[in-house]
Amino acid sequence: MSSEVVEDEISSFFESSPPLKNMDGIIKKLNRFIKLNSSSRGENHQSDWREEDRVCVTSGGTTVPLEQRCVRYIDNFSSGNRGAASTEGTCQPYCRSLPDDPFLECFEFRDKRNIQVHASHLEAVKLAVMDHQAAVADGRLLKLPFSTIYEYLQMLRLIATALKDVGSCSMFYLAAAVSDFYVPWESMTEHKIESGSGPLDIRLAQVPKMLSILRSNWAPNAFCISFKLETDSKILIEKATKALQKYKVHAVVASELSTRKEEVVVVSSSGNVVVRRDCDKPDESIVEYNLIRLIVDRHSTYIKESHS
Ligand code: PAZ
Repeated sequence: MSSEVVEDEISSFFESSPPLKNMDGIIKKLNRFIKLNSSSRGENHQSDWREEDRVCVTSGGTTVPLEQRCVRYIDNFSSGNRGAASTEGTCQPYCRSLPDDPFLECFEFRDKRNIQVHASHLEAVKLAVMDHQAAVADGRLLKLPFSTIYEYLQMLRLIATALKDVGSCSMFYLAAAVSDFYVPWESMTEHKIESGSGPLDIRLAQVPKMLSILRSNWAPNAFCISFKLETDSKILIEKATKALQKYKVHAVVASELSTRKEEVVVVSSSGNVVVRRDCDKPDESIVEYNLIRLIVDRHSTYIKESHS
C-alpha cells in the first residue's frame, strides 16, 4: 500500500472519530507536564533527572464499541501489567502489588467511622500511595486514561506531536494491546443492537496502522519501541522482525501470551536479545526490570548518536 493511501486512511479515521471528551483539558495537562519537564526542572527538583526520561508508555487494551451509545464492545487483551511495571521502575502505575479488587480487599471497617487498611496489605498500600503521590507531585507521572480505540489513537497523536520538539530525548514505549479491527463510527448503529433476531453479523474494518506515521510525521526523532504479542511461538519472531522492518521502530519487544511474564525477546537491527526474569534476585523477579535496563541503555546510545 502506498504511503499516500495509508495517510488518507489515517486522515479519514481521525475525521470520522468521535472527538475526545475533554480534549482541551487533556491538551492543557499534557502541555503543562511537558513544560514542567523541559525547563527549570533542574533548579526545582533534586531528582536524578535525565533528558531521556520523557517517555510515553501506553498500556492496557483498547475497546471497539459496537454501538455509538455503547453497551457492547470488543476488547483486546492486556492486563496493563507490563506498562505499569515498566513505568514504576506503571494495571495502573503503583497498583501492581495491590490485590485485583483493591477497594474490597485492602480495607476493613473497624467501626462505622473508621476504615483501615487490612494488616496484610498495609505495606503494599503504603508504598503504592507514597510512590504514586511522589511521582505525581514531582511531575514525573501524568496518567491519561483511555478506553476505546478512538480515544487511544487520538491521545497518541496528541502526545506524539506535543513531544515532536523533544526529538531523540523522547521515547514511545507502546505496550498497549491496540485493536486491529473496528466498526467505523459512521457505519455504527446509534442504539443498542436488538437481540432476538438471530445471530449477529458484524463487518469489522481494519484499523489503519499508525506506527508508520508516528515514525515519519508525528515524532520522527523519538526513540520508538513497539510490542508484539502472539499465541503461536512459531511465528512470534518472524512477525516481530517484519514489524521492525515495516514500521522502522528501534526495537520490537516480542512476547508469547503464556510466557510473557517470564521472558521477552527484544528484536532489533543489532540482533535478538532474550530477556528473562530472575526469581532468585528480588529486583529482577519481574521481566520488566531487565527489559527496562536494556531499553534505557539503548535509548541513551541513541541520544548520544543523534547528537554526535
Ligand atoms: O498488559 P500485560 O502485562 O497483561 O501484557 C502486556 C502485553 C503482552 C499486552 C504487551 O507486552 C504487548 O505485547 N503488547 C502488544 C500486543 C499486540 O501485539 O498488539
